[in-house]
Amino acid sequence: MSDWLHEPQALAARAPAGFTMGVATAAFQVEGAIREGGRTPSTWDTFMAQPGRIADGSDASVAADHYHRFAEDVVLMKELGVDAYRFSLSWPRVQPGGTGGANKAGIDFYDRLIDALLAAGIAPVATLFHWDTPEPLQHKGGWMTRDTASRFADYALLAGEAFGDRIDKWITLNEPATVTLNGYALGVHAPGATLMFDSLLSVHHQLLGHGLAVQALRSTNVKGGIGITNVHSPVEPAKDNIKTRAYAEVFDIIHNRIFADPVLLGRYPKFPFLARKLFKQLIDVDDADLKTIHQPLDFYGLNYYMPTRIGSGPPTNDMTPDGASSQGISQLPFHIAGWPEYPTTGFGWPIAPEYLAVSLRDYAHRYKDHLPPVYITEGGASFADVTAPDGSIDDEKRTSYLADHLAVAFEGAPGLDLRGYFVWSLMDNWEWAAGFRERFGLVRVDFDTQERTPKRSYRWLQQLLRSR
Ligand code: IFM
Repeated sequence: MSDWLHEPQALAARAPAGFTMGVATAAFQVEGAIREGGRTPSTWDTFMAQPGRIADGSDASVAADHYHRFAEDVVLMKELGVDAYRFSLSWPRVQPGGTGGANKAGIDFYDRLIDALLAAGIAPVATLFHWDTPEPLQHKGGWMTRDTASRFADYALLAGEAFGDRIDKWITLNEPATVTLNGYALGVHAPGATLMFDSLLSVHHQLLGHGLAVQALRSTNVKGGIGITNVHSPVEPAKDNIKTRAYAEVFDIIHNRIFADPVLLGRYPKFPFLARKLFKQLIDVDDADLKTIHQPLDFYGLNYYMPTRIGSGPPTNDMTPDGASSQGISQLPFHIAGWPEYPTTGFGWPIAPEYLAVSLRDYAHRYKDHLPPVYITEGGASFADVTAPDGSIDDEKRTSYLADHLAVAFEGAPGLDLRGYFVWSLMDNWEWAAGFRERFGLVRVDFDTQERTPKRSYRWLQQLLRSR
């Protein structure tokens, strides 16, 4: 267990001055009300309705009912003492169908949320795209179609016009790597495509959408800063031999570099000669596209959950790290190896705070002066929480996880201007293909009654935040 478990005050003393502490959620995972206020279906509405897609057979039609209970949730945040709330705007709520004008009821909902946050002294941080592509755009190919990038920019413009006077920070995309790998390559997330390496075109279109959205937001003179969020997993070979090192390099490119390099350096990484064919869709791309993608940013968002160890040879089963089954996985010539030396979360992810430090060093080393200030826009862990007879939830493992990761974040890394950490997540929510099985919240949500109960991790963080 963490050394800081009983000493949140001592850890607070290590927080750099002005370090932002926040909590994060995403629209589809918490809002519910999927058929209210003029919202239209997204790819996830379709995906979750297909038999066998969601581990526990649940759906997100109610989720944590944040749409109706946001005021109560803002009170929880205020009592917790966070500086900022990172939430996502639902694209099909703001712009039903993904084309045309803004939906008044959708705008009204986010107006109320943003105003409640500001009244509580909490800075609103809005993600434009946290995976809920409007379904009509998916019918035209979704992110495999170039036009989606332009549609995304139109939506960004609407959002900038509606909320630009009050949003403190804008995040264009959340984890485009997860969208491409889980959604378009392996088929375990919406839209369920199994294109393997052909899915890489969706990388380029998401990044192009990012660049166009930055331009659109700037054209509306939004007052807040603009950035993007990528999920970074430091990669290492399971064995120190040429073949395994080469596979680890390919995985690092697929998971990390093809998303960060174009945004920060204006180019895709150099692909290893023998693997060039796999990356054909990202070779010889138009310079004008790269210029659009390479927009000056006010900050860069990094999600860190775990490192990845790559072994040579095909996987022994077809499971992704999230425990979903994908036939494509077993065709790969490499596999994701275990970390027997580390304890694991409910998802089976290694708990390795040292690798958060590695991620920060990777970024400082790779991107140097090209890197704007960085925020860790997500970090957290799922565990099977137990409610005691008195109703309390002693989530010691989650508390420990947060303590150890925050200690690393407060330490920072040379050459990197780290400005904040957002805990994933404020409250238990609908964890995509895992349904309600994996709980990440500081606050427990009883999904039958929607009752909220702060866990030990919430109380611990509250003590830390109060003693800053
Ligand atoms: O719940 C997700 C979130 O939507 C994106 N980042 C990872 C989290 C945990 O899996």
